[in-house]
Amino acid sequence: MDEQVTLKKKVDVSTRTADPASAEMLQQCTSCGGEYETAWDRYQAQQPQCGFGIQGICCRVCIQGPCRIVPKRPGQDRGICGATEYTIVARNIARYVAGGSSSHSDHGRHVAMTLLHMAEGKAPDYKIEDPAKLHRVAKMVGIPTDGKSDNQLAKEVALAALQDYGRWEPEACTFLTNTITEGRKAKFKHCNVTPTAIDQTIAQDLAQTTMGMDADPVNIVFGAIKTSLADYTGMHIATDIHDILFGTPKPVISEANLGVIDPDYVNIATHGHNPTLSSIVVDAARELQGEAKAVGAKGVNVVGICCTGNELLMREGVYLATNTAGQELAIMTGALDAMIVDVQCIAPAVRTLSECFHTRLITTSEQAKIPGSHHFDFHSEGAMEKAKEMVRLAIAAYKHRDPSKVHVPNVRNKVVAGWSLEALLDVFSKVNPEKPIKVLTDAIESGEIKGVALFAGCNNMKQPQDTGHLSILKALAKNDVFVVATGCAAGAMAKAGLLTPAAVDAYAGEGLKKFLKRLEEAAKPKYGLPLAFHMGSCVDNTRASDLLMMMADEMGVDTPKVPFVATAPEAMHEKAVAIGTWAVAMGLPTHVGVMPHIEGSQLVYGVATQIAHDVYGGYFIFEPDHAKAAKALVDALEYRSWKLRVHRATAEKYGTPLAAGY
Ligand code: XCC
Ligand code: SF4
Repeated sequence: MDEQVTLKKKVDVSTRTADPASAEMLQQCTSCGGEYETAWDRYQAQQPQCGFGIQGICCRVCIQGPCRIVPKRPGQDRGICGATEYTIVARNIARYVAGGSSSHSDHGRHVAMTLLHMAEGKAPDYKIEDPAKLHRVAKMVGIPTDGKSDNQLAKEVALAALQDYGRWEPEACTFLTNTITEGRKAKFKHCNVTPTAIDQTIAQDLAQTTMGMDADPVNIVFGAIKTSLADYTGMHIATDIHDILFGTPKPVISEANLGVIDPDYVNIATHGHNPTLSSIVVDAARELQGEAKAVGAKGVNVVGICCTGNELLMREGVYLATNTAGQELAIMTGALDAMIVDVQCIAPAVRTLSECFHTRLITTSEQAKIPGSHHFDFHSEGAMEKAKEMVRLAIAAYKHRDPSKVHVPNVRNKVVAGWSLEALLDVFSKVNPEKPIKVLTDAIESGEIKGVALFAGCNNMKQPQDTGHLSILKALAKNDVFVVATGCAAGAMAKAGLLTPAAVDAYAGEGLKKFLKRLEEAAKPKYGLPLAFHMGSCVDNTRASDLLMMMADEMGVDTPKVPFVATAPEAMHEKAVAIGTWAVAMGLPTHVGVMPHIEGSQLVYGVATQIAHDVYGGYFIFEPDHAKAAKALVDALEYRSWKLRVHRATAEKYGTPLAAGY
């Protein structure tokens, strides 16, 4: 114990986080005699991590294993079955993609079922919040809308979505093929990677990567790409149906970071991903303000963590408390009365830590239970009743709060969020009502801005929390890159006060500043325009993909020629691997700031970073150094603009069609 305490006291918290609120909590933690253990301590305790695992050359897909490969060492360069390092690395990556895809698409299925139940009258606590979006989605998937009631249409949209999960005919998933360019459609068909059904594709990927199946690394990678496109499909379904049920986000102003936890209130953190739970908790909390006052609090304060926090921030302006690395720190404020979780990214450690406080940990999904927590069997039927019970549990817990343990860092920053693609186009339309997207593509073609970058992904203990997101954002903004962000990347920026107009003045390069100011003058947006545009949760990366497709169509090219890049500076989850893989398939140079477990095979590494470009136009850039990563991303944008200019000039000079190559 003593050793442990000294160990913690020695820790320089700046090596653990770039977030001042997190740093303050960690400081607290190290000065309290090592009483609370966090992910950072456990990360340290895990060192050194297994070298075979890090390189992806540990195989556990059959129980003769684990087989660990030492490439080029005779006798040890193959597993017992003879699998080589390239087969094992490819299989392991493909299984990450399958895991991530199952996660996102399960979420999509859940909301599709909620929409269906709502339309059938079985989920009276939900309603169609955005009928216009319902009509747009119906048209997009090819459902005739004439003369149909909203409910009828909602049912048909839900069934169309569910068909994308379980179709057995050899037809492509509609939420994929109807949301991409003709060029991508043809490319996926040509490469035989178009999924026909999400569930089948994920199951097939698992089958393909079992013992004694596919040994061809390229074929395994193609299977993974197909699976990642199933991931995309499930994510698009999730985003579309969220908008239908909960409203398409519009610009909203709120605040972010741990300081939004207010000791005067009953504080409830919603954590996880699915707004079918968190949005009802917000409604329930509104109704029960009186009960909170009756126990001496000023009311109920719901705050968000991770992606469900992003969902609530985007639509309701609910405060965002922290992103994934900060989940334990929220409990450590001592002022959190309940944490209500649903699915994904919930560290089991929150339960252990909540024992040190009065915080009630409430689980709600039959797929995500944590021993020792309060479990509520939450379904779309009877949702409000259940949500009220949870809020009441938090109100009851408030009375057990120990004031001597309360420590809330005084850090909260303004955030302008709510940038669905619709909201962004609305701003552009004030400059060009006929072709809003042309405002963005013109600014790129004229060189005013260099292109678009999507920031996505998590926190990863292998890097100080948020440093990657923040430093790469600042570098790209200075280089006149238009930034959109989702997930815990957007959370990092929100907490740091970078999703504000003030940040534009502080960090944008001249071109980006001019572009944003011009938009601001024309559109007069209520809260101004931020340095980076918060597009929502991780499933909302499909909003950014929609933006990419629109830009490609407007520029008359396929996606690999569009100056558009993606970055996941702090990728952690299997879901991030799935997203990164489809981003590459969609034609994007895709930076990952934490080395995935791929270095054990030069062949697979080469496929991801080079061959992928030849086939799909997108490719991975693996680069943990932030300055180098930012430079690689800016270079990729400049290269695309330069090439497009050359191709355009050539086509003009010789009167030929624009070159399709990339
Ligand atoms: Fe999870 Fe979505 Fe990653 Fe954050 S960004 S750690 S996946 S919460 Ni999706
Ligand atoms: Fe070893 Fe082959 Fe089994 Fe993998 S599949 S654990 S390499 S025997």
